[in-house]
Amino acid sequence: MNLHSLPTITNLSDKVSIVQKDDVKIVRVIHEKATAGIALHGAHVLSYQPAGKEDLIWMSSNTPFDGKAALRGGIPVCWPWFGKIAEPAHGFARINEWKLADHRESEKGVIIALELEESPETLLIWPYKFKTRLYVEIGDELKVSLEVNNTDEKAWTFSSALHTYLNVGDITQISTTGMGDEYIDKLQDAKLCKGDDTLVLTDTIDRIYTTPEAKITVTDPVLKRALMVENSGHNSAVLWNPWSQGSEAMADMPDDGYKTMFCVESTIHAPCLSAGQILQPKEQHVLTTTISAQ
Ligand code: TA6
Repeated sequence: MNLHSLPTITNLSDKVSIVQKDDVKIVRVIHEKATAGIALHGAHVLSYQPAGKEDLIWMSSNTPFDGKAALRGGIPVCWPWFGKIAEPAHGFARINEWKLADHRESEKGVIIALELEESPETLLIWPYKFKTRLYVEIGDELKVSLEVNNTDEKAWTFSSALHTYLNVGDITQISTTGMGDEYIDKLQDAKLCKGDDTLVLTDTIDRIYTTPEAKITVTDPVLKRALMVENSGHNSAVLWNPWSQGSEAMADMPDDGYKTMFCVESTIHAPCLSAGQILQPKEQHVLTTTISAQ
């Protein structure tokens, strides 16, 4: 995504500014180490491009930036639930406007912090008080941390995902390792399955891997690199690609969009809202994903 051409609203420093795309404000970071963009709508990372390299993140070229719909591509923040276990799908965090809470810079990179708290609208959908912060660390690698705090007087449960769309050269040529061998197949009625150590794709995939290793590696011979995804605070890793039929069915993705994206997600999955992770009053949980290229 070309962040350079977007009109500037405010310069926060010589490296961080707020720019505008249609109805969405974007925090743009231009640092010697990397360039990045994070939409306030959804606290959605749109791009992370280390200096001199291709973007590590895939973004749909025809997703609307109307400040209402969820953005297709990037790193959607799915919270306080993951999936279609309640409405709206993947929770409300990705369709709410977050506040820019902080920005810090050093020679190592830039840290952006965005914040979302309950509002009359969120309380109607999910009747709990909360404070979430998304920390985006942009440097030699990209680290995204979703910190969730229970500010209510009662316990609540949640599930979640940092739903990263990786940018790949050709989906049929990548190979993936490190996801573990056990998965719940969402395409086979949530059947528990065993898989191989190395995954090569020839068709759509929608799997929740339940025993991922510390590092998942996607080897990409076309872009001549390997992408590494390291997650923490999760209970699973979701791998997803909609393939041609899925892409064609989505209005916010080009028909051939599936060829250059692959979702590798840091996930807390739960089959229903009440089975999610419990957070007591004043407790905090942090879900992270760290993405780098070699
Ligand atoms: O993470 C995989 C998944 O849950 C799939 O089942 C698929 O529907 C995808 O996310 C995209 O969901 P969305 O609501 O963004 O269309």
